Amino acid sequence: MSPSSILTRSVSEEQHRIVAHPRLRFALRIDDSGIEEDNKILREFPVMKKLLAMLMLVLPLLGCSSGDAGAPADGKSEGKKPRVALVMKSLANEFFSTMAAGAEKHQQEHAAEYDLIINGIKDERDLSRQVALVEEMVASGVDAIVIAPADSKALIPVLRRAQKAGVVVVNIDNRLDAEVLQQEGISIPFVGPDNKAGAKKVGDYLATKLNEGDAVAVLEGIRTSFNGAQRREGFEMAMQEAGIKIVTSQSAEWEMSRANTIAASMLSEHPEIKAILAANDSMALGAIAAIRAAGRSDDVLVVGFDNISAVQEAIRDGKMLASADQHGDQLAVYGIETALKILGNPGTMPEEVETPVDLVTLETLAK
Ligand code: ALL
Repeated sequence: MSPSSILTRSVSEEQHRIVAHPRLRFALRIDDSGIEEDNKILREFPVMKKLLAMLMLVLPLLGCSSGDAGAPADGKSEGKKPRVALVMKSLANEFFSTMAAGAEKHQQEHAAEYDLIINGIKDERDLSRQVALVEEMVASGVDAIVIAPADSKALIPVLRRAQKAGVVVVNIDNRLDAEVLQQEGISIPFVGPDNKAGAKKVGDYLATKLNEGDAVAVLEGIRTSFNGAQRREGFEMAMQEAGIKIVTSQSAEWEMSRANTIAASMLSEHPEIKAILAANDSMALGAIAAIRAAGRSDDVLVVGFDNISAVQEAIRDGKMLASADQHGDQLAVYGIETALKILGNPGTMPEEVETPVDLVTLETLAK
């Protein structure tokens, strides 16, 4: 079934224009320059084909809603199955295509309980598009929004408006800023891992392969993302405890091609670097390509965060040392379950849910 036929089945003509069009535009923009650059880097990894295949599998999910969604554009699906919208970040990042696939599977197994609409943005920094997606979901009358915010502060006003419109909002993956939530006078439950602890585990493992006094570099995520900041802190804590020096720490905004460029200049400015700690796997892959281009593959270690399939391959091939598995396929599922709980018991505010995060190394992959 084509994406448009799924959408036609699930939303009214009016909503079809509002909701479907941007997603189809995303599908057409799949070979945009940033993504094309990433693909060039990924060609170095045999698993690249699998990644692209997954992306293509996810495209038909964009905006999909299974079952007889047909809710009125101007109201909630009263007496009907609730409609839950998952709003993610960049679908060019395998982490989110895995998340989408996990959510879709859960919906299929619970098709009698709820309908699901899956959304993503084109690249990591497309904040305004994510804000617009939330607005579109509210306008289409969804009952709940489960969101991985691209920014911990910028999304709060639109989410407050969603709550005011009666939509249940659950925050997954990247925590919204507690202070701004308080200023706005709202509370939104958070479902996600302890990113600092996850990064600390990865950093501690790296430290076992280095010597006291060694120099390393950090590639940070988007600095206004709470989880990015937490991962940087976790890395810093591990390095400090081991007496290892972070000689440079820069943001590559979660992106592979940006990380590739920044890692290349880090290596030429700081040839003493013995390892690069990347706050996500996309950036780790960008760093690996830069290290290879600099002819340093034998003496610079790389660690990341996410446990995407291209990285598992890189760890097995000895191109990368470690990552952290935050179980992306289950993350949205936990958020959806929380949203369904709130919808089933209106007025309740569940405790936040801490989801697992595990160290991934050659040894754990062999198990
Ligand atoms: C974070 C996720 C992932 C991901 C990154 C990129 O919120 O936890 O680590 O790679 O977003 O958007």
